[in-house]
Order: sequence, then C-alpha cells, then structure tokens
Amino acid sequence: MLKPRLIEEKMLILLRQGRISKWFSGIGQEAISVGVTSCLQSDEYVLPMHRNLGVFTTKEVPLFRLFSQWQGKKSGFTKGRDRSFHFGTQEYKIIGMISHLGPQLGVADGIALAHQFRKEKKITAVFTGEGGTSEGDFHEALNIASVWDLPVLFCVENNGYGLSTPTREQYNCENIADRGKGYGMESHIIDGNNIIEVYSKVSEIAESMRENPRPVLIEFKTFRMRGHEEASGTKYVPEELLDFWEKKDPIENLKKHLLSEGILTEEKIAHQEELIKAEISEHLKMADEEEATSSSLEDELKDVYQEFEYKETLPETTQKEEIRFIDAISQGLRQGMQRNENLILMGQDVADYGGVFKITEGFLEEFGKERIKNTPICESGIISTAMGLSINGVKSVVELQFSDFVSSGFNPIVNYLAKVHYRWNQNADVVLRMPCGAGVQAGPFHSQTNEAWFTKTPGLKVIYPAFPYDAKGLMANAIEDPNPVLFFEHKALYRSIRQEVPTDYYTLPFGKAAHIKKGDDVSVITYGAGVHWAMEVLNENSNIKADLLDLRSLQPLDKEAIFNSVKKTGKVIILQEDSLFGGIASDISAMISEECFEFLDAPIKRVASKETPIPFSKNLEDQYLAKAEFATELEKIVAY
Ligand SMILES: Cc1ncc(C[n+]2csc(CCOP(=O)(O)OP(=O)(O)O)c2C)c(N)n1
Repeated sequence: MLKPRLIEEKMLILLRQGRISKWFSGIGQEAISVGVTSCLQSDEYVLPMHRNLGVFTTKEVPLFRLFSQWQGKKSGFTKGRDRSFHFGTQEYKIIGMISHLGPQLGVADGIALAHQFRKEKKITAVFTGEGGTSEGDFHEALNIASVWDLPVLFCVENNGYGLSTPTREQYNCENIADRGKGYGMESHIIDGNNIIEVYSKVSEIAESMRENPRPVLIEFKTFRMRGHEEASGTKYVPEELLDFWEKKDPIENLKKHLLSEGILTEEKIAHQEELIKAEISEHLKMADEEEATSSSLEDELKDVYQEFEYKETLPETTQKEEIRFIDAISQGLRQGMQRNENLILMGQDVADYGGVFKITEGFLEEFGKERIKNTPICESGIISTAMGLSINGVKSVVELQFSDFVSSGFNPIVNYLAKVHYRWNQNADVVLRMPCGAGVQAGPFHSQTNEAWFTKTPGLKVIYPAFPYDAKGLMANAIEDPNPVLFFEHKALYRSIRQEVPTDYYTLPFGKAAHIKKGDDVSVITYGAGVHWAMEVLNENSNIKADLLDLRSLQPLDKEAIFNSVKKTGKVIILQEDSLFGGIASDISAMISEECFEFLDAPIKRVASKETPIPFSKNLEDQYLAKAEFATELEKIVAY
C-alpha cells in the first residue's frame, strides 16, 4: 500500500511541474487494489480501473515500465498509442480498462468463461466505480456471469463520487451490494479502507469461488480523497466528509495497528519508505532518459491488425452439391467448428432452437452445450465476453440475431475489438455474424444493411458474400483469421440463391473481389444483394457488355480489381443497398476519381437506396431500394 501511495505522491509533484498530463488519484483507496490483487494467484486475471495503481504494483510490474507508459514511451505497454492505465499485459495478467468503463465487466466474463471451458479452477477479478454501475454493461455482465455460473469477482469501489456526481444522484438503493439479489448472486459489503478486512474476507471468498464456481459481487465502501482527476479539484465535496474519511486512511491505520502490536517499528517503516523512494527515483530516471516515441507510418498501420497469412485450403475431394446460401453458411460454420475445438459459438436462441434462421440447427447435439451457448438478450455484454474469451485464448463466433441489433453492442465493437490490437497488441479473435438486408418487408428494424457503420472503423474486417460458394469459403477464413470479422449475410439471399458448392472444407481469401462478368462498356461494382440485382438487369439487357465486380470483402477492399476494371471500361456505376450518404459507394467513388480520373469517360455514378429509414410495406420498400433505379442509371451511363 505504501508503494502506490508514494508513487502517487511523486506523480502529484510531477504533475505540478507539468511533467505528466493527467492523474487519477487512488489515495485512500489502496487497500482495495492491493488487498484484492493479493488474493489472486499469479496466473489469475485482474481488470483494474483508472485508480487502481495498487493492482499494478502488487502484480510487480516494474515501475520504469509504468512511468514509461505514462510518458508515452516505448518501454510502456502501448508504444505511445494509449495513455495512463489504458493497457493490458498478458505477462502480468492485467487487462486494463477502455475509457468507456463498462465493457471490461463483460470482458471479465469472457476470461472466466475461457477458464470454465478448459475446466480450470481460476477466478477473475474486475473493478468498477459506483458510477460505472449505472451503465447497462454492469447489468449485462452480472446477469451473464450469474446465468453461466462464471467465477468473476465483481469489485465495486464505492468512493462517494463519480466525477462530481454524489452517490445519491447515481443510484437509488441503499447499497450497490443489494443488487446482487436481483441477479441471483451472492454479495458482500466490505470496509474498503481496512486492509485486514479486505484481505481476510476476499481471500476466503476467492478460495470458495475456485472450489464452487460462481460470481460474487463485493461493494467496497471507501472514499475518493482527491478530485476526479487532479485538475478538477474537490470544491463540491463537503469538508466534513473529507475530514471523516481522512481519519480512516488505510495506511495510517494499519501503521498504528502494526506499531501497537509491536510487529513494526518507526525505524523499519522509515527504512521501507526510503527503499521505495529510491526505487521510484531510479525507475523514473530510466523512464526520463528514454527517448520520446516515434514510429514509422508503416509500423503504425501494421499493428492495426494481427498479422495473418491466408492459408489456402482446397477441398479434399471433387464432391459437390447444390445448396442454398443459408446452407453454405451453416456448413462453413459447422466445418470451422469441427476444425477448431477451441471455438465457442454464442447467440440468442442458437442452441436447442437452432437460431431464428436455423443456421445452427443440430449444432448443440454435435458440439455440446459448452460450445454452443444460448445467451441472454445483451449484445454489448456478449460481444465484450467474446473479447474476454480471445484474451484468454478461446475463439468465438457471435450470432447477432439480426444485424440491426448490433447497435446494442456497438460500443465494444468499435472501441474495444477494433482498437485492442493497435493499443497493446492483443487480438480479438471474434467473428460477428450479421444477418442483414431488405427486400423481405421487415421494416426499419429488421432490414438494415449497416456495413458502413463498421467499414469506417480501422481494426475491423468486413466481409459480405453474395453466393453460397463464397459464403462457405469466406466463413472458414473468417474463423481462421485471428482478427475481429463482421460477416454480413443477406437474409433475402438465404433461401433464394443456390449454387454447386464443394462438400469438403475450403477457404477463400479476404480482399479479393470476384469478376462475375467481363465486358468493356461499363464497370458495375457492387456486393451482397446488389450483385443479384445487377445480374438480373444485365441479363435483361444483354446488349450492355458490363464488367461486373462482386466485392465480397469490403475491408480489406480489392482496390486493384476496381481500378483495373475502371481503367478498362472508362465508365463506372457503384451499386449499394444501403442509403447513399456515407456508404462505401462514396468512398469507392472518391478512390476512383483520385486514382483513375484520366481514364474516365463519364462521371462516376453511385446508385443507392433513399435517405429514409427502411419502410415496411412492399410498394414503399421497392420505392426505397436502389434496385428500382439501377436499370435506368445503367442505360444512362452507357449512353453518356
Ligand atoms: C461511457 C462513459 N461516460 C462518461 C465517461 C466520463 N467519465 C470518466 S470517469 C467518470 C466517473 C466514473 O465514476 P466511478 O465509476 O464512480 O469511478 P471513480 O472515478 O469514482 O473511481 C466519468 C463520468 C466515460 N469515461 N465513459
């Protein structure tokens, strides 16, 4: 406890000297970080927050690495890419927060699920402030852990304020621990300023959780003695409260106790302080002397994704059968699961029921309930859980029942999965299945094709097949690829498109468009249902010799195939099912004008759906969809 306290005191001096930019103080709360971490085994994970310096010192992270991290230098944990405690390290089994607070609670579930899956008797400890408990993620994570009996120790540090908001404006129950009942979960209240109570109670709880796996909620009563961060001060905190809690300082009280019991002497304490101060000075010097971070743009780009070399696998036999798009996805998934025993599939109603589209029918019988998991309705919590699985070495596929519902899991995808490899070189080995698309009269909330929400976020891969053969091979590759992949499956194609597909397992690479038709009149660039709309129109207008590209993969994008086609034809029409503004058609258009301007014989044309939500009834939906306009626009551009 003394070590994090003395480090903090030093940091406050550095802050005043302008040598560090921000500091979130945990002074007065050390007993919780240090006490809980001391109860963990060295290979058990802990997920700290911004005030939990004691977690890092107790896990014996060398101080110069922490100082270097805070100065944005190379010996830190993020190569200067993220600040303060926003990092993880497998070496020390510490998984730091993302700024959004809540997602790490679900990540802890995933880590615990991986232990449960491997039948290891390990617990996972995760921290949150009382403010963070107001986020939906808290509710989702506790509920998941309870439903699945995951041995997660949920530690709430109730320190009186969330930034300037006092607890009475944050929640309206007496104790946060009381919420445990609502989740069917054991809970405890512990005096967070008393290290002996923290250590003795938590070690007993931890041991019993290892033996009898279950989640436990602990509310530690404590107080934040300084501002939310140093610059924000404590003006809004009543003086009496600070006085009251100052008397409960965990270090001073332990010191008194140890002195009165004759366990320590003033001399021994002073000596210990000197040793720690010397260590701090020495390590600070090492960090100060380290040069400022620089990097090549190439290295920065390289780290956005985990390196993955595509391994071409060809079908073992020539055996083929004609199957539907939906069967191909199901086969790709099934064979992927057969080859990867270390893969869990999660989603709403995916087990006994086989998923709402029946893609996972029979999976439960074949792979068992440990691998095929029905989830509660909690997209954010489950996607965070998938992240945790990946951190603890387990692959996962998550079925979003409809891609529309991904909005409820948006935060962990774009902020956690997408950024984690760039931040601290941890991959997110997760495939998100996205049944999407209109044309089935399903209205505004079951028809969206929302790939553009993700193609603009570095760190994600976005795949969008249009044919059974591609869907199966690309699904296999999505599972092999250790990066986060959003796999879009157009619902209108599920049962309407058939093709001869190899029965054996095979892979297809990302970032390669398919050349569906060759022609010199115009390039038609599209994907998903757009490919079938274009084929329909081109079949009816056989006089038009179009070069038809099915992109198949939107991120990575096959720019070379696009540019080669445009350079050949000089005219291009980009067809997209989503509404026009901000869709990928706009970016492709911009790329073509930048790279192929001299080759163009007509203005680039984007054809997309209207700027409204997607209407339900057939006439309105037909009017909304880009399909209606495509034939006319194609004729116009050919005649230009
Ligand atoms: C989703 C989200 N909303 C708001 C914030 C801004 N913010 C950062 S910390 C914080 C207060 C958190 O309070 P609490 O969880 O009680 O933890 P404490 O800081 O008291 O330790 C707020 C509002 C954020 N980081 N993320």
